[in-house]
Amino acid sequence: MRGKTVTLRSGETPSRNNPEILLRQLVAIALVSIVAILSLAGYGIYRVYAGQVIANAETSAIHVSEVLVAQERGLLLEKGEDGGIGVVLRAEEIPDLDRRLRRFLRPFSIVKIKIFSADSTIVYSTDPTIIGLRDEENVRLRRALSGQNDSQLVNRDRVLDLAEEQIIDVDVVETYVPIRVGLDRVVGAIEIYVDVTGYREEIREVVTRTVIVLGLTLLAVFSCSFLVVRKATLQLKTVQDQLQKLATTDPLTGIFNRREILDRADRELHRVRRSRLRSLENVVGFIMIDMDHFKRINDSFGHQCGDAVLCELARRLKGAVRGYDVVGRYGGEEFLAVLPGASLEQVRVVGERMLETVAGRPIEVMGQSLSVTGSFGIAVTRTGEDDIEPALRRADEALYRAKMKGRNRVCGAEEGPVRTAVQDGEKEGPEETM
Ligand code: GH3
Ligand code: MG
Ligand code: MG
Repeated sequence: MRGKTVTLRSGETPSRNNPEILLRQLVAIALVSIVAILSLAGYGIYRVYAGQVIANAETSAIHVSEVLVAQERGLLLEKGEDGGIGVVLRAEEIPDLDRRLRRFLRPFSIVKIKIFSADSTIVYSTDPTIIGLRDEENVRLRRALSGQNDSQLVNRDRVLDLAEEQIIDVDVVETYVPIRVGLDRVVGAIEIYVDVTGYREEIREVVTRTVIVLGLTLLAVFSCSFLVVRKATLQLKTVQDQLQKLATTDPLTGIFNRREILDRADRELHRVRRSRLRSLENVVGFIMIDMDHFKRINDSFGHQCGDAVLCELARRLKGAVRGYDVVGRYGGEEFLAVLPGASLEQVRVVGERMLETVAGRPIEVMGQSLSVTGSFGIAVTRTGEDDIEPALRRADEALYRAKMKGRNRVCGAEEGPVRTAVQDGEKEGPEETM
């Protein structure tokens, strides 16, 4: 009651340390990791396999090109006016060369071939419409003319193959191979298109199979870890709940303890202060309750009986408030009710209801029928008050006032008694029926 210090606790964020939330975060992280690992693994395997396909196609393109140049050397390579050897092909020689080439290339999966001179002119192609064109902007061709092989996997919508048939949606490895004279003189280049569409299914199958096996393995490992972590989490949660209950409830009555009720009052005040509207909704009401002459109960019927009375009082007081109000044990035989958004008038009504529920009918405990009364001090927070201490102090003063006025009543801090449960002329304090 009077002179008691109020301990305030800062608002906690229990969700941050909630094991269930941590478990959910773990599951989310694990699922994201699995997806990331599978995507990277799938892409990596695709790259390795596709790289292998390109390398094989390039090797066969180089071999074909070497054989072709060796076989057609006499036709393709000619001495120019400057005395240097270059790639030259006369128009009348093209049909014969074309026939021979198509026959030679038939066993390979080659769909197209181009032969370039050193100035990027197409001197021969299995597509006759482009013979004679210059491809100067072609960077890859330039690289080949500078002596390097260059291969790339490309998807083409449609390609005219050597049998003059349109094939659609084709994967081709396009390889540029330099045509050399001697060891390092490049006089032209050959571009060979190798159809590798057949490998597409194979790559897809390898990637799919690897991803499924890896995914199932990861899922199995993760599921086992999840079960272990979940078991530990549930145990932790149970212990945490027990600790939370121990920390917030009064062991005798089961209602909130002093620390929790003050904490809730403090949080409630901060919640209403954050609200922009300055209306009645933005006050917090308090009822401080002290049982009258409680010592007499202990003295007359024993401490155990007093404990039982306190439990029943807690039950009755809790039953007298609204769903969103809270009641806690503030001290030995003292209680505190916190009523968010209640005006002084509403607080008084609840206080009177509590008085009625306490004193209105006797408490039956341990074979005794005890008539008990209490004194109630009411107060509400005021505009500009940033913590609950002033309002609690006023409620405490009002309670003191109720005691001074003869107990068994509800009082505000600056006013007289509102109502007494006993009739005028009746004796104050607990009835001696105990
Ligand atoms: P009043 O408040 O009307 O002035 O009289 P009171 O007898 O209630 O006041 P006081 O503060 O002198 O005594 C309070 C008593 O409450 C003393 C103590 O034995 C009793 N009490 C406090 N806590 C408990 C408890 O947990 N169990 C029991 N049985 N009694 C308690
Ligand atoms: Mg007391
Ligand atoms: Mg008392």
